[in-house]
Amino acid sequence: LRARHATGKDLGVVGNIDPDSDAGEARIFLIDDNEDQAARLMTSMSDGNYQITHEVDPEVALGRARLGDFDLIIVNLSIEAMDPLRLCSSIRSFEETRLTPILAVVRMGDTRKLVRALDIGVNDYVSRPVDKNELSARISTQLRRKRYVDQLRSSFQVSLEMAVTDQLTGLYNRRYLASHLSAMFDRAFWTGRPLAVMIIDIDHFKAINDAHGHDIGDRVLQDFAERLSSSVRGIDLACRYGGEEFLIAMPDTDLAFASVVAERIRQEVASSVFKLNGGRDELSVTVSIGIASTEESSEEDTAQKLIKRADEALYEAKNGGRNRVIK
Ligand code: GH3
Ligand code: MG
Ligand code: MG
Ligand code: MG
Repeated sequence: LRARHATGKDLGVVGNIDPDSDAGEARIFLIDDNEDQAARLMTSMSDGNYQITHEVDPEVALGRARLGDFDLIIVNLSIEAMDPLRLCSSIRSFEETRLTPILAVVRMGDTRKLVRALDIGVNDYVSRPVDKNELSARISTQLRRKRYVDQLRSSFQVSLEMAVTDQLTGLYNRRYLASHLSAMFDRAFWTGRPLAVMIIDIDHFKAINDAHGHDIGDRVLQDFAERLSSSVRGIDLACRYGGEEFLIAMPDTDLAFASVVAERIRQEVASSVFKLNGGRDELSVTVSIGIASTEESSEEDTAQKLIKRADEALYEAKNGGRNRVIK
């Protein structure tokens, strides 16, 4: 459970929803088993900035629609190889095409079929014979709506990510930890498998800031966070717990294994150097680590108490001379 590293590019999306922005060539998928009608329809669309894919076989089309990442699907409601209403409802029900707009082409006067199609979730329609300008207007409306939904979703995704992510390091923040650790703790209790927690604190970090400046301090934190990210497993939760303190929660991990992981992290940090001034200077960093696990817990224990025990072990590591692991 590691947060993706937040990038400046992602953050730019927030508050910047503009469905009229030039989205380039729109990808349109036409499902029509009538070659003549399909050809006429494609001629009507030839002026637009579209990349059109045509599929004759509705079964094949369903598969392609899910893979194709289309902006709009046009369905001829007069197809014969499959019930067109079933085709539309399948498109609606697939996760990949759930939000892809569907524009139906319906024979003039075929009101019953049209009403059912709209009921199923078809977004709009044009009647055959198709008026070129009307078709173009209806396509534009659906594409604009699709762009809006896409932008809304991605900006929501970024906001969600920002709310649980530490800006400097890209690791999860303390708020995220709070909301997940008790669930991890409960799971450990019910499965009877241990949960280990380690708290890592950079030694004499204030002195690093004082000697080299706050910006170098920030880079040390980023560097260390990256190292942590790559040394924990996918199921571990690594977070920035405080200024220069990090916490890793490790499911299915006993105290002995957590000690091995902690010792590896400690040694890696201690044996590598942080390059400064284009490599001319070197900065050595060490960390102290405290570990606790649910093996030692009694039933009434809580996630909070587990953290407290790891914190006490960390305190011991600091008192014992730093650059060490205490469990
Ligand atoms: P100890 O070995 O006992 O842990 O000593 P320490 O100096 O690391 O501990 P202390 O808690 O006294 O100082 C932590 C410092 O971390 C103080 C604070 O200015 C710095 N710090 C906290 N957050 C940040 C940050 O985001 N960037 C930088 N550059 N420094 C930070
Ligand atoms: Mg500290
Ligand atoms: Mg301290
Ligand atoms: Mg410290």
